[in-house]
Amino acid sequence: MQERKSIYETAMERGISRRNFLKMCTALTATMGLSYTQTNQVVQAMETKPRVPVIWLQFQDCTGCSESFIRSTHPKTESVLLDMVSLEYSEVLSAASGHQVEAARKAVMENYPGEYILCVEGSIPGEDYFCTVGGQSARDALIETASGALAVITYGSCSSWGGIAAAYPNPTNAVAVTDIIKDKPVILVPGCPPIAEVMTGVIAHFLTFGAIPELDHFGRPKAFYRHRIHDKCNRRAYFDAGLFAESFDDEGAKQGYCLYKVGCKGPTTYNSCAEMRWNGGVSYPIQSGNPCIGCSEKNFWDNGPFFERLAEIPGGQTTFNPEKFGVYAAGVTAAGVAIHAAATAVKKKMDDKQ
Ligand code: FSX
Ligand code: SF4
Ligand code: F3S
Repeated sequence: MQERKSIYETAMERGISRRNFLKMCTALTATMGLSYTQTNQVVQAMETKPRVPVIWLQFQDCTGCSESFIRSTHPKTESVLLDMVSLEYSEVLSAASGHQVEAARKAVMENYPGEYILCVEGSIPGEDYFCTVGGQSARDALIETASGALAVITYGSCSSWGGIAAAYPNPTNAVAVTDIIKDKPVILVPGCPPIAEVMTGVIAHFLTFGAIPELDHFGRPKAFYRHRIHDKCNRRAYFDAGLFAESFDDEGAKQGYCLYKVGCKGPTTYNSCAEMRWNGGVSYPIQSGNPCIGCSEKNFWDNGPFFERLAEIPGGQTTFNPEKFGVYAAGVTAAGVAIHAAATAVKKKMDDKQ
């Protein structure tokens, strides 16, 4: 076993100032959804804990997950990669290639058994010949590398659920990581791709608390997947008022009305887009005028069509029937708005009571 430097020591060696180190810890605290008062705990963890070795395997995918990961702003990707983890194997980011990088993977497995994190991007084909790396099938590489891992993180909807390769008619018989790995903690971080800060936030949680974050029944971290897009959507007031875009180029769309009738899957999609947003908090699909296509949900490619209205909103979570309401602008009567508002208030009372 090799001696490893603490995250703080590594940062200092890179010339990071104490002030910037503390700023990184504060950003991490916020990203993980912790209260400001827990910053000390994060600082202490980063001062004492060593960098965690990471092996990142990539199978049937589009590389969007790696692309998203390198765009993290809070914390910055370089802080994660250079200070917090030591990324020993990645098809996209490793400087080494060929036999050299395969040897690096084996070295981590030998030197840090039970200590490294395995990140997986992409689905695994049913037949080995569809995806091999360095002469080894995706399935064998996954089983071999997972055997010594502390935990597995599935980045993206492909490794979490099967994703695009598993969409009908699933020509490669693609499966998710959890269909193969049953004896390790597996943290699902779905999204096509996932939000960069969610990806880094999951690793940061691991480092801070030395344990996997609290997961929901699917294995997703509750901190990032506990709300539906619909719960925090910036267009939600229009939904509650019954104001909908009926097509992408009508007056309602121009006004920024709710996109439910043009196919928004926000009411059935669990992800942090509406709270954390993308590209450093700039925007997210709905804010940019596109309905949520449910990219973090299981089988989302087959749950479409993307731009057709959901049959119904599940679980009694709507206050009215959008079929009957929703004629935008002049069509909405004051009485109609009053009814919706009252219905919303009654529903809220009932929810509060429950
Ligand atoms: Fe899948 Fe990742 Fe979608 Fe792509 O690699 S989750 S196809 S964005 O990026 O695995
Ligand atoms: Fe937002 Fe979509 Fe819900 Fe409308 S249906 S409020 S656009 S999440
Ligand atoms: Fe995906 Fe919907 Fe977010 S499409 S990126 S989960 S808003």
